[in-house]
Amino acid sequence: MQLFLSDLHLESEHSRAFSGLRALLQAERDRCNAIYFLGDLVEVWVGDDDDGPLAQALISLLAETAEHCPVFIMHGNRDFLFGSQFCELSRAALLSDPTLIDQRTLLAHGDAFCTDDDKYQNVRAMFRSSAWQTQILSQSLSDRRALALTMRSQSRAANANKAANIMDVNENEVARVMRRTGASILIHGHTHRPGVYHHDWGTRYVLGAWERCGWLLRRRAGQFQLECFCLPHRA
Ligand SMILES: [Mn+2]
Repeated sequence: MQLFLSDLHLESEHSRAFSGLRALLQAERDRCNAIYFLGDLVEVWVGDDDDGPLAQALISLLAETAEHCPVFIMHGNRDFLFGSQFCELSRAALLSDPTLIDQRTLLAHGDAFCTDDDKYQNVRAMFRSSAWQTQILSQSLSDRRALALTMRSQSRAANANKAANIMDVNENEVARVMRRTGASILIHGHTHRPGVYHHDWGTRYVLGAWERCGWLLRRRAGQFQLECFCLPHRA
């Protein structure tokens, strides 16, 4: 059995989402042969030298999970600075975006398909460039935290995290990538528009963001099931 999750946007180890994740992993880890996080596991990642309480708690939780089941992570547009040190400590393997996990199944965060939003794609290209990342990571941890706070309040002001303000995927772009890879199943998040979408090339499973409830996609015996579940009332 495999689990696919994305867009948890974790902000605190004391949040309902973090408690929900911990409960989920503890319940599922011995039944799974792989757990995939398809981006935006955290709201922001300022670098692998982050020694804050969320970073510590997340690393412990993933490392503990990895003792039972392999854990894979993919960058989202919030946590693209996850690097080799984080992967080593959390024992998670970093996947590139997109990644084929078998001949028919392609995993992606989803933002690369949102090609109707030129402005977003330009920012994405900048954030993913090694020149920009090197420049950012050369700043002190406290400067990066301050920058993250500023960016977060700007994005809150613009409601950038709300589904209505995130452009949906461009279906032609998705079809182009699916034809190129030869896959017939696509699993992604990012758009905050969870659902199972049928296309002429195959099926697209879209994970939901962890807001009012948690979301996951489960693959068991070749069958997929998109699940929405309650998060604990209290962290
Ligand atoms: Mn995203």
